[in-house]
Amino acid sequence: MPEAVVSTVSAIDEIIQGLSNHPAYISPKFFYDAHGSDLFSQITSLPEYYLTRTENAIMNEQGDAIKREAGAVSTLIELGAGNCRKAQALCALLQPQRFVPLDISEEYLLEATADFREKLPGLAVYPVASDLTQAIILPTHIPPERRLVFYPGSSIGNFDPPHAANLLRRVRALLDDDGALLIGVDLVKDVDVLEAAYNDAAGVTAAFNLNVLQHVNAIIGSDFSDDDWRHVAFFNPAHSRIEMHLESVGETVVHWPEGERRFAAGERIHSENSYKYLINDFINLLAENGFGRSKVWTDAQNWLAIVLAHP
Ligand code: AVI
Repeated sequence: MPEAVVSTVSAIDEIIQGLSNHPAYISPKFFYDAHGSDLFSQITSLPEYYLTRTENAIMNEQGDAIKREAGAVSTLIELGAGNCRKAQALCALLQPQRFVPLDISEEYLLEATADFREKLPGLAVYPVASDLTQAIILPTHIPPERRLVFYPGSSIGNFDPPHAANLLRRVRALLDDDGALLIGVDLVKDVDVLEAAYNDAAGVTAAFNLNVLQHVNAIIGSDFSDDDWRHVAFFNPAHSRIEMHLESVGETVVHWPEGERRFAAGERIHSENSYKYLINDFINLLAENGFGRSKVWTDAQNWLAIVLAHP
């Protein structure tokens, strides 16, 4: 397995830069320590979080059509693989020779791939710890032909449009002309449905958001206390995105070895954007970034789309 792409030194600089900014921000990639990945896995089964079950239903219903459209696949590459559960079904359907799951949380990924190997023993699995905001580096022995990049869960929505465009171009560069991208994208819908998905009654999304502070403490040696912060999530129609923030309950000062940041009561740290697309805008984004022919499947409510895009 190659070295983890995530460099701790740049993570420290990146976090301190975000905390020192006005307004402060933390990149959502720091949600995914082992506990954060586990909390995200819990989110995917919440009744309010329609994304995963809607995507799974489309995948199940359209399996034959996806197989026909994708053709023969030699390597399935999953971006942001997490618990690798979605790829299990896809590998069973498409029968690739190898599976290359990429995820930022190395510990979580290694556990998930051990489970994966038990369930699909005939498949070669090459996990890669990888931060998708950086260069995507695959093991050199992975053949370039007939690759299918699988990017489910609308994780593309966690990139703002220029960074989403950049990621699509980098995905395109991983593919020969016979490759393809299979991507899930969450669509614009009723605000109440959107906001409920990020403010679940059980408080798992709040715990997921707050957990980033503990991960930041572990990386930069800061002294964030969960009790000083509360979870905030709302739809911002001007940007067509759910925004998640951590809001300071009272005035608080956060320290780290070579600095500190004072937060007023009610001041926020922006921790995530989750863009919701109109399907035509998303197809245009694909077309502008190296993908020509696309096939789209959606659910009956048009809540989420799965797109198979060819170079
Ligand atoms: C991973 N990503 C697509 C999730 C989303 O919906 O934007 C992360 C998440 N944040 C809060 N709940 C789930």
